[in-house]
Amino acid sequence: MIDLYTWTTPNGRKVSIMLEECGLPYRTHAINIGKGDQFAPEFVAINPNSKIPAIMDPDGPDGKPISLMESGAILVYLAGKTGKFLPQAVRGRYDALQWLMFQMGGVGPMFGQVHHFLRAAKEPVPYAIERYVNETRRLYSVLDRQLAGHEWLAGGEYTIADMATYPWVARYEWHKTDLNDFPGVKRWFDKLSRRPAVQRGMAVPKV
Ligand SMILES: N[C@@H](CCC(=O)N[C@@H](CS)C(=O)NCC(=O)O)C(=O)O
Repeated sequence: MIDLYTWTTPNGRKVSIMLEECGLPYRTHAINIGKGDQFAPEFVAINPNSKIPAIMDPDGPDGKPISLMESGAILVYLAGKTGKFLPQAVRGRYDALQWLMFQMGGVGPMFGQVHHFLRAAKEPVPYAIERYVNETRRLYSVLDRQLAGHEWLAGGEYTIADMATYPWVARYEWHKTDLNDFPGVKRWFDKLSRRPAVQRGMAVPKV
């Protein structure tokens, strides 16, 4: 059984959604990042970067245990392990990977900065708020253009790129975005929200 180390945040929920979609059995360990659990030596041994999510799979590629950090790498690993949600065809595979990297390098870090400056910063920093709100809006426009013409981010197939992006868009109220301004994103978001595996993954961890 895979051990999942996670918390109630978008990066963690990408992985619980994938585990639920694949029907892989897993055990959840809640790492309370508000209380500093991510710095405990037992967790640092699994993720030297002290961030959730991380997994430990006792049945790794060579039959030996493997631990992994970085949500994007974990999603690619689980797709490789199960043969699901990352197209086999080379063109489709790279298409999905480019949208996964777009999430990892753009959507996650930029939306995260908006959350920080709107909700956590000790004092208002108008320059930072404007910078990251504008970039978030620009990223939504890119997603919207793609989703206006395609059912899923990587075209015709539901992939790990959609699973990675969904939990960040689910925080649209935190980054003060009206999804009605982005009808392609809204249609995609509503459809994903109805998937039972997505609903179960979004409820992890139970705290
Ligand atoms: N690039 C990493 C980012 C992970 C990350 O930032 N995790 C946050 C929660 S969403 C965290 O653990 N923060 C705790 C901290 O920074 O101390 C990934 O995608 O796995």
